[in-house]
Amino acid sequence: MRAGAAPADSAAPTGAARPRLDVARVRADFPILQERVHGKPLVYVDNAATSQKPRQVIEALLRYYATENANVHRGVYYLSEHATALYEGAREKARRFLNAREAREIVFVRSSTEAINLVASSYGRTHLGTGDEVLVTAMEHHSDIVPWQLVCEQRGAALRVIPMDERGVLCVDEVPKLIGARTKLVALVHVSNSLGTINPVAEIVALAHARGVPVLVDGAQAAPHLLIDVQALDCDFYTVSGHKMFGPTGIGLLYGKAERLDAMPPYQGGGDMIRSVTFEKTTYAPLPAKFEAGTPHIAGAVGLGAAIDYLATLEWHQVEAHEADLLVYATASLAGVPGLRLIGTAPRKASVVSFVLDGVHAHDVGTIVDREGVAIRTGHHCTQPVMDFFGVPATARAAFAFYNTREEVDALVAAVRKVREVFG
Ligand code: C6P
Repeated sequence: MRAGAAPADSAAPTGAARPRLDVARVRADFPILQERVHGKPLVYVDNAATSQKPRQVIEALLRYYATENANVHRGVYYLSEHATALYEGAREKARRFLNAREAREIVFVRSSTEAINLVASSYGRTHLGTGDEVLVTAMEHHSDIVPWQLVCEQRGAALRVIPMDERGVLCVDEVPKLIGARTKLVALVHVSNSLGTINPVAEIVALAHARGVPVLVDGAQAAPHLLIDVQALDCDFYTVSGHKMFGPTGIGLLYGKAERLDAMPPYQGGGDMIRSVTFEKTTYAPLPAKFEAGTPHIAGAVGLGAAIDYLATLEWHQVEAHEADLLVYATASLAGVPGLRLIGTAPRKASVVSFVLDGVHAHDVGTIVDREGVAIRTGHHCTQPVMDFFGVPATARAAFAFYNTREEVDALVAAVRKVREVFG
């Protein structure tokens, strides 16, 4: 089971082979997987862009709007108190999901992008000065580059970059040399969206903390694949996008250590984030309300809570084994297509396979495989520096979730072979 449940290994039978993930059963929970596109069964392998939603999440949203909807933290009547309990209940589920120490360390935001902007704006504005540095990695998503550049420009600070090698593995040896007296924060991605690399976050956090530097981890692509324990990672901030982990769009999480968040100024001003307001002076509410100005995405939080509950019903060692099998199978099958080059070959990867086909633009690959019912993402994946590093304008990317199958990998590979035939 996932977070909040018994550790995965404790439920494992001893001696006998462990049962595999019942993929047919989990697929039945995702109505959209029954759809057909262009007359073909949908093969949805664009899960890094957004995942599909199980019936349990869809029903929670429907139930919320049909029978439970009211504003939170504002009413003394039944519905408002009920909606507040659901919203705060979702925060507690998120706390358990990330293994945060306290619920007030969980801030509901729109997505990973907003979580990083919150920290860049609030922490960055107060801690960065002329000549200071923010250390990022060569494989960051634009949402973990641009917010830092914006605040660096305002404060006269600069970005520095941890390099990676040609497999897409970070050069961790370089980290101690790159963290200096002017380094104010390290921001790194847990799982790369365009390469699939799983980064050694705990190791980098330890290196940064040894020099007194806090660490933000972009967990947008990690939350759907890995068990996350922010206390074990010891990171200062961790970000999650709900829509990539089988929850609704428009809701995400910022985890921050209480002492860090407490010391930061609000990101946005408005209702619900204040203690008292006069025209002369405003004082702010305690955590987490200080960072949740205005009416929040209540239904989104409820839906995300339902997604967390859903994940907790899965045996996580089975999910991991299934995704590892899909990764190995897809990597080997795609490598057999003439003129195909894999981009991102790190030894520790999530189930993401990026590739380019000789003489074919990635968008053409995407368009042709779509005619076969296969949904992949093509482009720079909001990681232009990664594309520059590998000398390609774009890649095609298949990102598998636990509901994907080897048969779907076969359909993807057959479709890519068709592209090869069209382009010769
Ligand atoms: N990557 C992809 O197809 P939002 O849009 O805020 O939910 O997530 C932003 C984000 C941040 N970090 C990483 C590592 C990401 O992969 C993403 C989103 C999508 O790869 C859309 S570009």
